[in-house]
Amino acid sequence: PLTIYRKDYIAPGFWVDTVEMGFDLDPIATHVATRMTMRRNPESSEKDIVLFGESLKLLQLRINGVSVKKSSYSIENGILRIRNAPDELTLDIETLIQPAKNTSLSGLYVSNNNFFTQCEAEGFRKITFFPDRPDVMAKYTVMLRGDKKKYPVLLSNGNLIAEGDLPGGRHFAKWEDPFKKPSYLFALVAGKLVCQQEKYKLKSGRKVLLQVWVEDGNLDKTQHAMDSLKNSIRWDEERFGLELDLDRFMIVAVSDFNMGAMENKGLNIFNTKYVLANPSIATDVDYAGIESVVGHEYFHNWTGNRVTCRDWFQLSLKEGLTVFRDQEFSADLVGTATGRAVKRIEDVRLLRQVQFSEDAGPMAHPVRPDSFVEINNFYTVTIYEKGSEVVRMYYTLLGHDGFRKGMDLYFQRHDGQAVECDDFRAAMADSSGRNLKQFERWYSQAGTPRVKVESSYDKASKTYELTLSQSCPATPGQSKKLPFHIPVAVGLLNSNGKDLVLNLEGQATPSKATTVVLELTSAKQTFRFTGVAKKPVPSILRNFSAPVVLEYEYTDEELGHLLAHDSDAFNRWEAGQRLAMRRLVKLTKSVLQGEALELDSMFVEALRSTLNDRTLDPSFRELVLTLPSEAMVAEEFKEVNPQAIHQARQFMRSSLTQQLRADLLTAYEENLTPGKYSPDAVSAAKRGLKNLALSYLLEWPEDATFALAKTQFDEAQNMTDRLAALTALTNFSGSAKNAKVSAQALQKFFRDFKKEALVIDKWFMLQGTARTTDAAKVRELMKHPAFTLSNPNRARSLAFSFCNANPSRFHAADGSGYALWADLVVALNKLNPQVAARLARSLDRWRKYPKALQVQMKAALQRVADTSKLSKDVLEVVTKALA
Ligand code: B3K
Ligand code: ZN
Repeated sequence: PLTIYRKDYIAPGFWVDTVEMGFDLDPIATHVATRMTMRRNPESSEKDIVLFGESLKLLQLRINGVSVKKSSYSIENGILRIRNAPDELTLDIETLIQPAKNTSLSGLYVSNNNFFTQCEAEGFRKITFFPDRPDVMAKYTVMLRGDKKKYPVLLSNGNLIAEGDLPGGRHFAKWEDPFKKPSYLFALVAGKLVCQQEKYKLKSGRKVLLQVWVEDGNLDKTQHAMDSLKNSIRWDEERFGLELDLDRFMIVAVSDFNMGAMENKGLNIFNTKYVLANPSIATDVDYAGIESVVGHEYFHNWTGNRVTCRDWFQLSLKEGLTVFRDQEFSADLVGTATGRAVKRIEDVRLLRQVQFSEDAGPMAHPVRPDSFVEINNFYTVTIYEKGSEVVRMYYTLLGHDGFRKGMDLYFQRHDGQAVECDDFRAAMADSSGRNLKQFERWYSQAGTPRVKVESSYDKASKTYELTLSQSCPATPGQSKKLPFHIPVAVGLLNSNGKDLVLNLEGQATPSKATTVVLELTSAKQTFRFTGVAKKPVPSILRNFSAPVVLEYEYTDEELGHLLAHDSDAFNRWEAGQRLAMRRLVKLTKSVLQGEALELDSMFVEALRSTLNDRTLDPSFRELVLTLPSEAMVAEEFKEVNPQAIHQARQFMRSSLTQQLRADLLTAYEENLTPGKYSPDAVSAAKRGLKNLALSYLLEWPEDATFALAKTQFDEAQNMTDRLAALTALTNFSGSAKNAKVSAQALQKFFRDFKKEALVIDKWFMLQGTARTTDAAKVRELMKHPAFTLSNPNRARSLAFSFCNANPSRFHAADGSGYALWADLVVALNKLNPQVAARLARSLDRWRKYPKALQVQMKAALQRVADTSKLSKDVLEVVTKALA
């Protein structure tokens, strides 16, 4: 397949100033008429008009009203090339497309008889021939025509400027977007939809219309999305001084969608999963997800839409920055210091579990990649989550106000432009007067840096030294790495657990500072603290100040000290995770060597005191009590044995339950949330700790705790409690009688919610990740009438959850998991390449497993690679895995 390189960028040969489009909507054959005014770009080396098009039937091609002669243009490999065009022209194109046949969910497609579009990254070219690249920005006017009964609602970007009836039971709506935009932000929606709407007053006093559109019957599930939207608007005004620039902002929910949501200008299209919620169908996690995705898409209006990307290699310019903004938004909404830390911990957990793994595998790529085959494969945790960490490092280095100045300069310079990651870095550097040249390596070098720290204390001179050295493992195409500019936030604790006031030699530290940011820029550097009366315990990489792996030889006592006292809540949690991880690694080795398993009391007691510490927020206690996942443990091993890891972790969970039973029961009872459900942080935190306690309690086979879960399931007033109880029941390993009760609960859940697609997704997900579920069980579930691969949410709920989140079963010795994976990837490839390619990544790390498994994984990868008509999406993933 064809690789595209960043270094080959050339500016477009022609700019497009205006685009007028007319759609005659019909699921079988939609007629699209496009008129664009174009002018030559004198600065480009490209002399032809280059238009991209895919799966289009070309009906007409006219320049200034005259048909273009066959000899003046060619269509080859998805490119329509027109030679000898005048410097200024009006280009008319008519195409015919087939939305009902479009199962890729990219371009114009049909879902439940309604029309939707998804144009990012390159879906617009499935609608018409166009210079479909983000640096071509134009003003759009869109006329939609369709059957009035079937498609009463007709929406597009911007403002509605006309609507009316047409002969033959048809009608029209005309929309105008006052802002120029790249084609990937184009959108249309047509069909039978209803909306919740509200006039909202901006800080400036201007009133805007907010709408949340859903299918009939879902209006009781839109309030949270609407609230989240209003919170987002307010937050961007307050935190960044950014105002909504349109008179109308729409969110539309669709059940067939490839990702979470899409920030089309003024017409955001969302996966139903990130819109619909009420207490009976959505969990606390769902509520939080809606808030952050609504925020994310809304924030894109400035970071992405007003200032967009020059080319797709710059994707993290908008995505990393917008993830940072949505993370800050969620943290600010909770408001408390612990709330912020909890959000930070959750974000870092995702980064470590998924992004660190990506960075260590065959698809590793820099935050600003140098090449790709299929851009859709690069909407990755590296671009998004690591990209956000990179933005967060500017924030750490420049401070709150310094960062804001940088943002202001960025908008001042680049509003209305399509720019590069380097432009963002320049705005941060120029506004602060700091040299951020070396910082560029965070964009150009892939891989997770490792920072090794050594300490020494000199009693005589009362000095404490930290020596930091950095390295970064090789990644595909990058064998040698240069040192990064790494901000390492450090504090020192005395023996009472209090923070020391820091004096860092050679650096002016703000008076009374108890945390300093060490700037590691060389391979190795020593930092000296003076006036340290006694040997302290270092708290290193506070708040996870850089996306690195920190190596420091803490003793168990030091970790216990940090867990009990660190003023930095992130590192307090981290200390507990280190204690757990150390033991999980040791237990896994014991499993492999057939030794007896044991859990020491120091660890159990440390967790007991955290669990019982009522001064700590329940959500923080929940996080401390949550053990590192099996995937995280796997990262600690050169060769991964998923079953041994599972056994070790299960042993730890059941031992903890055995010894903390009374404390867990107390935590359960103390955190009940009777009364009306509210998704606020305080109640959600209580439910979180209570349900964690429940899941532990059921690790120990006992009829009494089983009954507790059964009662919770039967009497639950909200989905959070109901699903937690059902999950615990399903994973309970007790008597046959109990197993029967669990099975009945599972069936009842299905019956009660069979009309709620998002809940049925949970039902499949729960089974995909259940401890007893093997590949055969998944195949059986796939025959269930409610299962389909063509709906991405449903496919993810079962297939992805099994392949990605049930490692000990997926990696069964008989290879049954891999055979299932290959069948699924091949089946999905025909329907939806983007979704197929995501699943294809489940075998990325195949080289990390024992030989016997490797052989089978490689065979499965090869089988997929050899499949005929493989999409370039899947081909890129499996080719890189096998390379
Ligand atoms: N920008 C979109 C992602 C589009 C993915 C295309 N394969 C959603 C987001 O990041 O907000
Ligand atoms: Zn985004």
